[in-house]
Parts: sequence; C-alpha cells; structure tokens
Amino acid sequence: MSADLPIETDTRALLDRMGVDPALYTGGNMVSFSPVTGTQIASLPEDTPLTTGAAMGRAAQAFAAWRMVPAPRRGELVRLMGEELRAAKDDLGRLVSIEAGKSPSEGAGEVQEMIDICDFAVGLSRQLYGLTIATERPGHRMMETWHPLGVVGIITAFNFPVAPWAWNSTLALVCGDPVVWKPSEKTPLTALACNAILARAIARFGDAPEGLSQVLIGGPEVGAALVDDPRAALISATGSTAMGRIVGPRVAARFGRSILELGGNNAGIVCPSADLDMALRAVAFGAMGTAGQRCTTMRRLFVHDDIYDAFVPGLVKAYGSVSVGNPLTTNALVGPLVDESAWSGMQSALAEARAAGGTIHGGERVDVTGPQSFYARPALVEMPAQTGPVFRETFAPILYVMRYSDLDDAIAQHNDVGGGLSSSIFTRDLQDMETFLSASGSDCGIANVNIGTSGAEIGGAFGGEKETGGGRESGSDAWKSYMRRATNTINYSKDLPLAQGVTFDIS
Ligand code: UN1
Repeated sequence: MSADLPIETDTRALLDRMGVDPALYTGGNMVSFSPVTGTQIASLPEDTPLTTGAAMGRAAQAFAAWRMVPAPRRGELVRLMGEELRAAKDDLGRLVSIEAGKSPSEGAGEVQEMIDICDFAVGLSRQLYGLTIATERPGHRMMETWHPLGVVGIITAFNFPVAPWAWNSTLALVCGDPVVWKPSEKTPLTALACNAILARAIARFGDAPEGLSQVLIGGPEVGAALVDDPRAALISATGSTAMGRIVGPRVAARFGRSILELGGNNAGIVCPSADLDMALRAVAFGAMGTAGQRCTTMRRLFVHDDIYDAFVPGLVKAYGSVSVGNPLTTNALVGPLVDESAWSGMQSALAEARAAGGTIHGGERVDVTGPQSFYARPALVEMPAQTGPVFRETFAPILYVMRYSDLDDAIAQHNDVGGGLSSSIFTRDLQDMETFLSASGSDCGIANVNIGTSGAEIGGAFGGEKETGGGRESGSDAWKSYMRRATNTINYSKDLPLAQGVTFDIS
C-alpha cells in the first residue's frame, strides 16, 4: 500500500479488502471525513428510527435462538472472530488511523485490544460460573444460574472507534446476547469493517442466527430509537458525560440496564521519591498520546514542590519536541484533532487557563495537511491552582500542571472533579503508594502506580465512578452485566420447611 495514495482510494481499498459492500458507504447523506486531511472519504446511507426498530426485531429473533446455543459453542464464534481480526489487523488498524487520526502504532494497538478481548471471551465462555449457596433448610439446595440477558445496544465514540465495540460484543456474544451497534457519526467506516470481519467469522461458524450482529448508521435520532427500544435489555454507551446524562435516565425510565463509560478528568501525582525519568515518559504518553483524545488521557498533574523544578522543565521540553504529523505517512507520535470543534474547544480552554494565571507551553496549530485538518502541538499549562478549565474535561491534548506540598491535600484536589475514571501516582514510597490506593485515596475506577492513566489492559474491569457513569466493561467480572441471574432453590426432601422458621400449617 502506497503512502501517497489519495486518502479516498486508500480507504476504498481497505474497505474492499475487509469485505465491506460499497453500497453501504457511497451515495448516502451522511458524509464522513478523515481528520488526517479534513477531506471527505465516504457518504453513507443512514438508518432511521423505523429501520432501527426492524433491526431490533431481527436481533430479538436472533436472541431466541442464540440463547439456546451452549456457551462454549458461542465461544467458538468469538474464537473465529479473533482469527479474522488477526488476519485483518493491519488493514483495520490503518482504517482506524484514517478515521480517528491515530498513529500507526496506536491504530494497531486498538485492534490488538480487540484480539485480546476475543481471547478473554473465549475462555470466559467456559467460565460463566454461578455460586452454590448454603441453605438454611434441610433437604434443600440453593444455587444461582446465569442466563443470557437479551439484545445489547452498543453506542461508541470516535476516539476508540473499534475496541469498545469488541469489549462489548465479544462478552455479549459468549453470554448469549445479540448486538446492535450505533457507532459515532465520525467513525462509521471502521464499524462497517468490524461487522464485515465478524460476518466472515459467522459464515465460518455455520449455524448462527441471522441478525446476531448489526450496525446502525446515523445520528442522535437513531441513537434515541435504540436507547428507547424495550427490546434492548442492556445499553452500553461510551461517550461524553453530557451524552450519558441523556442516555442513563432514558434507559432507567424503562427499567433497562445500562453500562455508562463517560468522560474523565484523569490526574497523576508525582511524589518526591518518584523515578523522574520513568514518570516523564509515562506522563508524556498519558497526556499527549492519541492527541489527548482518550477518555483515559492524563489531564491534570500534581507535582511535589521538592522536585517540581527538576521535573517540569524536562516535560516542557518533551512537549516542545514531540512529533506532530500525518499518521498515514509518518510515525509521528501526535496526530490530528478530530475536527474544528475539538480545536476551538482546546483554544477556549487555553484562553481561560491564561486568564486564570496559567503559563502555556505549546498549544499552537501545526500545518500538516493544509487548512481543512486540525493538528495542534500539545499544550502543557502551569497553573497557580486547580481552577477554571482544570475542573472540566477538554477533549484535546492539554495537561494542567500544579504544585503540591502535602499528599493528603493533593489527593483531595485530585478527587475534587466530576470525572472518576483513571488516576496514577508516581512514587517509590510504600506509604504514599498505599495511601493513594486506599479507601481514602484515589476515587477513580482505575488507580495505577508508576504507570500513566491510559493504556489499560483488557483483563481488568474498565470504567469509573461519579460522572464517568459507574459502568464496567471488558475484563474481570464485567460479563455479569450481560447476563441475568436466577437464584434457584430446590427442595429434594419430603417436607416443606419454610425459611426464617415461619409456620403456615393448613392441615
Ligand atoms: C477510551 O478512550 O474510550 O485505557 C478507551 C485506555 C484504552 C481504552 C481507552 N485501553 O486508554
């Protein structure tokens, strides 16, 4: 594949190779742009609330069949999906770079996350364990059974256009649930590619029901139809806190289940005992990687007074020298912002920070592919205090750096924001580390030591507290959200003893 192929031709060749029908991305009303060049790459026919309802009908039918397939057999489908993803890794990774602007390594890394969760889910398909519970009644046995839940609606964001779908769909499929996916309007092509890859696995699998995995292309109207559909037993939504404030109550109003993975305002703390070289590299990746467009991006940094002057100038230097460039033709570490509104959001946050007394390093626009794309040098802002824009998540590469002198105070400030996703401490001091990880330490769903806030592995439960929404996806026991639990009590005696010693003698 030539690096200087026009981006539209490149995109078309990738989609062809991954088996996507051109009718799905040509001649429609939904125009899709690449942030790499800011130019149009496709125009997709859109779904409507009506076609969404039809998709849900097909999914509900698929559920009736799929829930009866033994879980290890369902795992076989996900095993095949992992094989297909391995074969398509380069193509899908490059398409992620085209649609989301990620560096080649991060595009490939996102596909690797999908492969990893396939492996995890295959193992899980033989481990959907329930407990056997001691009963208080003689001649009885009590146990719990996990059953498939129903159709899972998946809503994803542009910044991780494929991995969160895989976290959800692989678990849903082994748990016995069909999936209906509404990707971000900014990244519909990667979704079509994923569905085509899964379709290949389904064809090899042989006897999967129709409608097991579907994609809906469209905007908020389509999303709302999915969210409100009573056949969607679970809605798993990744995106902004503003989106979650709409989705959460709507799903709750119909007593549906939801997993919300929303914004964060992730921070790190650099303690006096930290390995400063290591901390610098971890902060650089956490804050500048993916052009600051991860939900786990490090956005705030508290640096101890004693090492501030030894640490921060080196970080400022890294901000000044990090490569910003075209992810399709170079190995630049920082690619484009997704669009103009991301750029203007970044600029207004920086203006507010300056007005609040911040000293800004970087943050200027970089001309890489012309005026239609938006590349920015990441910005490091030395703030006199946690104030103004520091309190909110701006989805761009801005790191606010603040001094601290007392760890308890730093932890209090660390926790004094809406988001509760990811956090890090850099230290070689056992007391600092354990304090940060304790019940009165970081209040986030992810709390790390001597690594950054981003780049979590799939084996752990992924998600966070407070305005991050409370959902957990991916590893650990996140699968339980995709199943319903039945508690079964079996009486194998000839008597009918009642629990709690209650008597009800009718003879
Ligand atoms: C996201 O930005 O929505 O931990 C997900 C990470 C990745 C996932 C990010 N594994 O940074």
